[in-house]
Amino acid sequence: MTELILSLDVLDRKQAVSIAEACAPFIDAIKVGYPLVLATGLTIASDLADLALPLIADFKVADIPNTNRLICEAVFSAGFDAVIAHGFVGADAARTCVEVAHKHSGAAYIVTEMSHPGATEFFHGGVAERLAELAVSSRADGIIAPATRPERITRLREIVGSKAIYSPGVGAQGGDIDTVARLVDGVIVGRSIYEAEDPGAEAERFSRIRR
Ligand code: NUP
Repeated sequence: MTELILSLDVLDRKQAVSIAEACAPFIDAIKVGYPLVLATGLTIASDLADLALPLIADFKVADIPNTNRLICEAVFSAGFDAVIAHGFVGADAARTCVEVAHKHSGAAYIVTEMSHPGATEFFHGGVAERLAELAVSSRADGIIAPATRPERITRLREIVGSKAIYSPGVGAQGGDIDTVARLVDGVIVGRSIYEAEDPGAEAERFSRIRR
């Protein structure tokens, strides 16, 4: 089964909770990033906790090991179940995120290649492959790979094997859900769901990938 992960990038607490509630029967996890946390604070995790869905903090953590540790401790103490971190800061810094996640019985995912057009500027030419290797060696739980470039997901899968691959970039960024769903463990969808007139109905439509 391919998971459907809702990327909840709205800026209002009430709206976030109501969209999450409407989508909850059709999704496997909720990803929250800077837009919603900067607008509401980390307490948004408690507001979403009743839905009993895994909460992923998409903070793309990218600092020195000690600061990464402080950030990840705050994330897991707030009630998140997973964190997304960058790997380009190096193995020691990425490993810190993994260690804190595992200490809290949570998960850490490493970004290998981003989904937007400009990502090819730095991630291509072997960097994404090295980041995938780093995800394996640092015992991360999985990677983030671009739904906008399925051929890159296939390449990165060769490196990470059975580790989870979660993929943003379908819908609003142009990625095709059916193509990507066959290649990954979870598809991350934001605007196509939360900007829809009926987010619950749209989540249900996307949730066919779970079958
Ligand atoms: O490479 C990435 N691309 C990407 O879009 C890594 C990400 N974490 N994201 C995030 O996924 C992005 O910040 C947003 O929260 C979500 C995609 O949202 P949407 O394009 O479906 O609206």
